[in-house]
Amino acid sequence: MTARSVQCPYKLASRMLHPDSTVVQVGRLAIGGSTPVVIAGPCSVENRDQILDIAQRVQKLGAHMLRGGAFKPRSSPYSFQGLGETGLQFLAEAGQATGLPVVSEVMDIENLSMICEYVDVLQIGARNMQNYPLLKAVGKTTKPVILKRGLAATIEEWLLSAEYILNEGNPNVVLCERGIRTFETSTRNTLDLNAVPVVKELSHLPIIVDPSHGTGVARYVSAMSLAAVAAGADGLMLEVHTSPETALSDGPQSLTPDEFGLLMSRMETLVSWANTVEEVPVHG
Ligand SMILES: [Mn+2]
Repeated sequence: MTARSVQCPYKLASRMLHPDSTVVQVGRLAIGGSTPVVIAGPCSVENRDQILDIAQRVQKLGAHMLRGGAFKPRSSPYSFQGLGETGLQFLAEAGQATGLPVVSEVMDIENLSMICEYVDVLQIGARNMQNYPLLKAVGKTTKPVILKRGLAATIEEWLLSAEYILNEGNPNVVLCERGIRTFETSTRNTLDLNAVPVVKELSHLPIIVDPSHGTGVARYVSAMSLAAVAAGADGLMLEVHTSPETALSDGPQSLTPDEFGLLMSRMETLVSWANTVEEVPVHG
């Protein structure tokens, strides 16, 4: 072991010991490949018709994967807590109907094996980023895991959480920047896009960005999505709802299908432009 590797606390997640970028395969979909992956869908699965409808809409507009929460870690115990297993059944049905792989959050070890029966990708939410027993448990599964950054976690703490999953034998970890808590109150969180190039330098794991939770305001989501892709993010996770004003959770930050479609076309222009730009030498 070299002196440099001893200084790095997250050996399995580190690019120092694993120079090649990891590509996480979800069926035929590659996260960390040459094209940014777009994961879209409502914050919560609210009912069968809602998730089937939005799945078809986002699929037509170019989404690669469907999101939908069934177990919701809400700040208030009086807020909508999700449909639980029924929600996962609807989500899986919507995934099958559209051919989109599905992702949903796992909040506790108790429900993990049940959730694995319905989803293609597990999500660890920001509030559980340091739930080490849960990280170890998902590390023992074979499902890809999207690991959201904690509300007040440093990049090093986040990579150490990824290390817990990798250390149990699951190599399929995707990091997700979703905004951190700062003194700023104009937005729900402060989307830390610095994290994209920093993580790319420190780690071989793919990193996606969630501008919906990162801003908390639908009208800012498009700008920050484009910025994330321009910064080199491997994908986006976006909340899209047919009727944001009546959504049971996170309506104010949800895009309508029309807004999502407009963003997808802008992103296509950005990606094709980026592919024409030559690599410039980096200083310091
Ligand atoms: Mn949400």
